[in-house]
Amino acid sequence: MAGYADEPVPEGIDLAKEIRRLAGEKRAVIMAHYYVDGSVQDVADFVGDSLALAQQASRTEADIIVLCGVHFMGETASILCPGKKVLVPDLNATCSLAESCPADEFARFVAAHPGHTVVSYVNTTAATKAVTDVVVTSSNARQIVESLPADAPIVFGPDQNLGAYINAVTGRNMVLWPGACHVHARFSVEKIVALKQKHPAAKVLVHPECKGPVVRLADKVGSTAALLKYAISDTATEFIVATESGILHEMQRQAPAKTFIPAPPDDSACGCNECEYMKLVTLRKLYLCLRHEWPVVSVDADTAARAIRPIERMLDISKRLGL
Ligand code: CIZ
Repeated sequence: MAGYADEPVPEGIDLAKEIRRLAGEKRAVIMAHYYVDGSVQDVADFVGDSLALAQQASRTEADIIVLCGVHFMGETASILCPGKKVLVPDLNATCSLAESCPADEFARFVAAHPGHTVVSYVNTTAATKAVTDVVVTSSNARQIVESLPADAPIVFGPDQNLGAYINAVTGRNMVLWPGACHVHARFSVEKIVALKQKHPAAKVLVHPECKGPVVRLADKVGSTAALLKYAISDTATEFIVATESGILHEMQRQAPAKTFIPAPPDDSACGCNECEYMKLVTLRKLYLCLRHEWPVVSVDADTAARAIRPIERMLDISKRLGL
């Protein structure tokens, strides 16, 4: 068992209030990714993308970090904060991208490309990060790749869609690992075009994990943080959003007068553009996780010692570039 399948909570309990009480009592900080359910985002001390969560984790003074997101996010916090207890409310909350890139297979891929700099997306396991030179997130991938020497041969994994997008905007020719995010890969060009016909004034916001033809429909391509910033500051009042639909909660919170329409996926997905792993994190599990201080995410010392180098390199470059 890797989470709280069916443990009940006391009847009549105000979960949000109890979570905040426990967090104060235990000197715990609650961090949530934009893709988790809105009710969980609402009780968090901090909501952000992977880059912001890693930056927050690296400087927190709390004794316990509760990472409301998927497993690799907990691993990153644990690697950055070896003395702290890092909890993830459900260890079954995995990531299709991280799963698509097993460390041993990636290590063989890297070995088949000697002399290449290895750039890995943050959506990887600690073991895959351990065979990486520099980690990137969608908020800093372009700038970090551009910071490498122009003639440096690069292996990029695991998201081939993000990698192809970075190749296109930087003119690099990175060798791509053939992985993809199951949510972003299934957005449908036809359905977005049909939606746009119904909402001609709407701007189309697309995450670079989407396939090329979907990216080419975009008025703005970017990470969740970049899409959020654009949606809030742009003069348009209607947006079609092609990324995991959890981000709509923060968009709507920050721009209540604007309309955000989730882009439809293709028919293979039963109309769903949610990540079922992110949605495993619920208020009930967050409450139980804080109460029992379980499940803990841990990374073995050897893997952590190797994985911290590319993560710190990412944080250093991001700091230097003001990201
Ligand atoms: O970097 C992240 O947090 C992910 C997975 C997406 C995004 O663009 O924020």
